[in-house]
Amino acid sequence: MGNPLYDQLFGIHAGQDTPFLYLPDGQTLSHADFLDMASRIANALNGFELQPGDRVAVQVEKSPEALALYAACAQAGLIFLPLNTAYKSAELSYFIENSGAALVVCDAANQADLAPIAQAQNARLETLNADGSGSLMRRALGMLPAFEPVKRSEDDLAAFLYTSGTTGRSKGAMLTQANLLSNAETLVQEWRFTKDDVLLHALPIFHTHGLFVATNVILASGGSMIFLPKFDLDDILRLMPNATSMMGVPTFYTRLLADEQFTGDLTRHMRLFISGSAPLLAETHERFEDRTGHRILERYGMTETNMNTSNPYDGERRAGTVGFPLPDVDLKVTDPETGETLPQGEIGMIEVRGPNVFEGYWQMPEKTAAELREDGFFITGDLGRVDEDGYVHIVGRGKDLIISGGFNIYPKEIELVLDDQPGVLESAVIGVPHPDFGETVLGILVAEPDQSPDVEAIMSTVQNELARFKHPRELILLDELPRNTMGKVQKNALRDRYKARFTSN
Ligand code: MLC
Ligand code: AMP
Repeated sequence: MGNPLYDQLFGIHAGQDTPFLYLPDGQTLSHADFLDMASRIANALNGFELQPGDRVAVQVEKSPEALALYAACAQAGLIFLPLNTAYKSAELSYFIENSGAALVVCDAANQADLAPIAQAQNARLETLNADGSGSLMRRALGMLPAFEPVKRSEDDLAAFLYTSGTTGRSKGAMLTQANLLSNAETLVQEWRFTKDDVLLHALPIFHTHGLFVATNVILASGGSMIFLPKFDLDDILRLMPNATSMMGVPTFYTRLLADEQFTGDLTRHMRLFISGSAPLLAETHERFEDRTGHRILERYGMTETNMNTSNPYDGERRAGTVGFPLPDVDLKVTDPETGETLPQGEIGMIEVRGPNVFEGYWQMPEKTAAELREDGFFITGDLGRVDEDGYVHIVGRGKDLIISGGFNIYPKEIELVLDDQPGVLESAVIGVPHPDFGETVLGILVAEPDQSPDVEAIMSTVQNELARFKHPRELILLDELPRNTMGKVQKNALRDRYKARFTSN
């Protein structure tokens, strides 16, 4: 028994001098350089007396070293737990405590805030900054660039990714080595990635899309990435002629189309544009084809399952659909009440099963049982249908979720903060259309009798407690919330009422 994740994604590149990362400063890191860096970090981790299966919580800016830390965790048999750089202390505290992290790695700028949180958990705290400096790399640089991978099996856990829930409490999705490897292998084949590919990588590396889809596909194919710290339109326009492919959320595509400098000429060298994490409007798909001649390939996935469906590489990439179930993925549409499979073409709950589907939520057996059936089908919370040609359409969400620029936001989490504010009787948080982010957050407040809540003060409390992308763009005071006869808040009515809030003048 070796260590399949390490052996199949990272170790295969030992001694390979071909480029892996092209960096914005003009430097290139080969696959071999990257492995050396990862091995040095693995040796440093080894010195921290961690046990295989321990969680390593990581909130750091995107950098080659941050990516090498992911490889090092695989090598050392540790569970990699990346965290959104926008999270505030209150949010981080929950993830670190809930996961029982043994090591926390953060930017030096956040060290003072995180120190008490790590200490309360008896976790070690190390720093890693955007430029690669910090205590972790200081230690790693003194280490040997070779490390014998810790033995692991495909069933061992490789990563935790936290995903919010409708109750407002985030859940740690446990992903095994097999989950990650099977998906990477499938996607390389489905999307025809080879060692000659150069992927324009502008996504964050703390979520499924940028880490397990983009990075793992490039590792598995032996290709390379133009590794950008974030999505910057000028960088993308400048570097696209050097790339063969790009993966992005729909906001990447709408921002490109909004700029006249983005021309078909810039895309001549490209072979593939992929979109996912949020719905791509059919209109964006069509405008992109008109401008460039390329048809964007849309796919559908989630934290718990990696990728489930994809439009075909060869064959029609149908706008407004997420394509076909991937090989090895069973997909069915069921009645949300009974769980019975619905006749083909009807709208219902999308359920998926396959080697990509996660193990369950960390220490939450009831939540796992509620969403992951005993026969292996995962209830996605997405509503959809399969058309007569087999294409899957996502038509809505059975879960109360907002997706803003590809980031998921669960209204409940914001409502819990709003409900707590002085003078507030209750609140409702909804997603409304937004030209840049697809959807954005709107908060509705109802005052307690004879009270007039200080909306500005409430906004600033929210800003202190929650990550920027979760902040309501606006808070609106209403006399009451619309309710149905059962007393349930009718969010659809609110969404309808405010649907043009950010899309028309
Ligand atoms: C940044 N901001 C956001 C935001 N991103 N607000 C709402 N939604 C977002 N997604 C804030 C910034 O802090 C800033 O605040 C303001 O909005 C505008 O900043 P910006 O500089 O324009 O933001 P930018 O860096 O350009 O970010 C936009 C983005 C980025 C779309 C490029 O959010 C992004 O890279 N999204 C990708 C998310 C992703 O990887 N999702 C995959 C999840 S995995 P201020 O204060 O200045 O106004 C998954 C499974 C699957 O879902 O299927 O893939
Ligand atoms: P996350 O929790 O970040 O993994 O987000 C997963 C959710 O994003 C899914 O359950 C869908 O609701 C949504 N999603 C991902 N890809 C697509 C897509 N191509 N079209 C529509 N929704 C998508």
